[in-house]
Amino acid sequence: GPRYPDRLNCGTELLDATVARLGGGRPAVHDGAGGVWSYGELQGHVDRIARTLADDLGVVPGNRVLLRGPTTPWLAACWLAVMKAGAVAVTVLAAQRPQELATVCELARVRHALCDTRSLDDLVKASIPSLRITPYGGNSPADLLRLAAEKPSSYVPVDTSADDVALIAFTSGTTGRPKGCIHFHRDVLAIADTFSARVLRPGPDDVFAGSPPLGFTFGLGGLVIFPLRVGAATLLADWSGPEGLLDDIERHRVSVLFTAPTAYRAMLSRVGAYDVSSLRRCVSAGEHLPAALWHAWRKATGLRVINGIGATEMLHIFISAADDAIRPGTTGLPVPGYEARVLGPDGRPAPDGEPGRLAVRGPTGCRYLADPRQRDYVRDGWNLTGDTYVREPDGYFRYVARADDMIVSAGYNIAGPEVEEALLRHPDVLEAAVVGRPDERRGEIVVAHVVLREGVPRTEETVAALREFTKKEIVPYKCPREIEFTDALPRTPTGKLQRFRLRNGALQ
Ligand code: 3SK
Repeated sequence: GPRYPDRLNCGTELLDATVARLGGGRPAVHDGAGGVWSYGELQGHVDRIARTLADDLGVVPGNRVLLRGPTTPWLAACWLAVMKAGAVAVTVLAAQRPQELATVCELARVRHALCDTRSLDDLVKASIPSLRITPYGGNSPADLLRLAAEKPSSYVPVDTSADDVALIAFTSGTTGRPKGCIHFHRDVLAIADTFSARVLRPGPDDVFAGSPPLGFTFGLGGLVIFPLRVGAATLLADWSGPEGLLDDIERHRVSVLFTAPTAYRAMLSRVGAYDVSSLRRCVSAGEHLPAALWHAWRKATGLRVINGIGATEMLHIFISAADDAIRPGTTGLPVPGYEARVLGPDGRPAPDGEPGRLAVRGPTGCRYLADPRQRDYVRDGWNLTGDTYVREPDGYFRYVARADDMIVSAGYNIAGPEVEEALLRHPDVLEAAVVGRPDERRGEIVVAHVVLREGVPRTEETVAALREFTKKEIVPYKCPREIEFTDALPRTPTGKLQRFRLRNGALQ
């Protein structure tokens, strides 16, 4: 992995070092409404906020500071200011509700919150003891940005060490209680110097955009850390649906796009109506990217999606491939600096071609914040993921299922995502989630929850047609015994499918 000096502040490296290298005049952040800050302007805002944190709010190095708000340049400026002030950013999604916020603040011992005025309600409702909430973006005299505007624009950043904690990121939790994942200053740079530098390879003329929020490390990396590391520009505006994203790409001449398979699928039918000729790199992560979708996007745009698997525990993407190295339907190869393995039931590496639990190690890695589950997820320096993978003989890693999404029916092991992919190849299917339902005779039966394209009738004929279709696509024992139609699938705020909610029958 990359090597860093002992004293290191990632905020300084991302901002001041980039300005020192390329000057302050280049565009840094667009707000989506015509506003743009140069690198010099961003630096000025960050330094004034950092000084306000120290002088007016009493933030000292090591304090945990909650950051909450829609994706805006100001949220990124606050995050960078927290880094430069040597404090610890605890990022949450604007969508998180009072109870979740209270849990996060209790687990991470958060003392300060910087909160967009539009996201204040739920944070105030959470009534978290001894939390000092400072709003930003409003008109009150105590507004962070009003206080900051009075400060001088220079600031001496806190001289943090490379392994001081910079960030506590909470897993969005497809199941269970959220876990806080600790990341150091060097980790923030390591994701830029591995996945971004080695696979994505952006340059200062790139313009980044995408859908993931900054409270999800996929978005923080893709929309803040990677562009700033190379002096590129980034669009920081809230996700406004597939059409909004296509519009952004056209208007801002976006060249590097970060989003998830669901958004690629949703954009497919509309992409022809937009000028997306500026796009150079399309990254997909957060969920498995089916081969059919990869091909459909290539057909529609001429672009080869860079698939990847990342995790909050690892901070960002650790298996991926770009350009000619891409093998559609696989996730790719370990990102340079990372190693990956597939483990069998005995915890030892499984032979190539056999499914097992994916394990990874590299410059970033999982340290949970005071959580006994550390023992279950980290062994001998290897991070055990919740995903079942196969390593192909050529070294490529192919996704099979989330470990807990394997269905066992009449003694057969069935991976839900494989059945979903078969369903998704049918033109009437927009989204699909396949789970096991307990069954006396078979142990479990395969049940598909399907979102149909607009206008397709929810009839027995459609069920029969989909069943017939899947039987031609995959071996019959894997085909859904039951198909249920729904308006939407349950997802986490970061867009991951929550199959457990379908298994529990919550939506039935
Ligand atoms: O959790 C994920 O899926 C993820 C993907 C890419 C980068 C970072 C993360 C957390």
